[in-house]
Amino acid sequence: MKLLRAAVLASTILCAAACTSAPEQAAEGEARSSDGREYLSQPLVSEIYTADPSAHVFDGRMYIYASHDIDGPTPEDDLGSHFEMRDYRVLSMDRVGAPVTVHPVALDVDQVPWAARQMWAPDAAFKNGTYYLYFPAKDKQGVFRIGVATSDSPTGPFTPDPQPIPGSFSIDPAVFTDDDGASYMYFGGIWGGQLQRWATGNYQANGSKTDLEQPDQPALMPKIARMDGGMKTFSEAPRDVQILDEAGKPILGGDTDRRFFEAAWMHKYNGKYYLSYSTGDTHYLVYATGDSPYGPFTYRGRILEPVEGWTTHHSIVEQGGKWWLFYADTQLSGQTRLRNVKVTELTYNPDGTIRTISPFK
Ligand code: FUB
Repeated sequence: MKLLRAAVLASTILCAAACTSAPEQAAEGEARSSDGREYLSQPLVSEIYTADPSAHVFDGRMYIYASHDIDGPTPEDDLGSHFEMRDYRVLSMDRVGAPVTVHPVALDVDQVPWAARQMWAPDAAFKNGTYYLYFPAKDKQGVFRIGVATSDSPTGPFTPDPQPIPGSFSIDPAVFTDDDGASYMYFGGIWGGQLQRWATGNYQANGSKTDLEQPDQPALMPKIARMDGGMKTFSEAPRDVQILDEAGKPILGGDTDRRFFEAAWMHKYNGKYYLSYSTGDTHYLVYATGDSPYGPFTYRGRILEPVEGWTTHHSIVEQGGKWWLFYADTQLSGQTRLRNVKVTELTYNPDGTIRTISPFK
């Protein structure tokens, strides 16, 4: 494994500009997980470590906006201090299975006047001839905010706005554009994502460290705000996205197999809105469906069983008449903080429910 890490580092240096690799050639990690299970999919790239993949099809090509993991010195903790990412690099491919290009740095933390550290899970959108990169980072006070940067190319380089999006907070932006052209940002994450510190509406630096710690109360919900036409500001104050159980009651904080933790994603299938997210410390990707982008959403089940590694974060996108689940695990490194993006096909049952995927064969 040490040799593999040295090889990855060497190829990262060689690939300072742009590299292309076929996914089948990227399978340099252990063939099986530490407990002997065979992986369902292989890493999309091995030149760099990547996670939190937000995939989009722009002009017929698949682009993946991912976190760029690095090996920093900070010990692991419950607040994710060990995720010390500093920049973003876009991946792209013609279609799933085709060679993958690792593009040069699209945005670096040093270019963002308000950001200090921890460039976490990003997303992107395209509107009116401009590509928008949305990204969370801690500001100089250690508070997560969400920034926006623009480019005339889907791979950047992106130019950041000097301030974060007004009214934004917490992490994991996901921007969804509906059939009528209206765009919405979903965001939020508990524990290290700080959503619990905003429970009163203002940031409480000394508030609960991880979540509300009220297992019998409704869980914290992801936030939604409609974007204005310029795609750089919210046109309304962020509001809660309700996630309900089969009886129509809010999912409770103690229901850790089903409650929202982080990594919200929205897609539309056969006219229904599918809100998917990570349950964090129970390591599932799950989903809920509704009839409006605002919800409410009713919990439906699991999309992905736990991957190898602590985090699980995904996106769902259609290309070539098939639906794809992008996710990540730690196959290449065996370390929580050094993840690698993967993809597999996602399928629906005739009633619109999603078939649960195991990340192992
Ligand atoms: O990659 C850093 C953080 O870990 C992301 O923002 C979360 O979704 C989790 O994957």
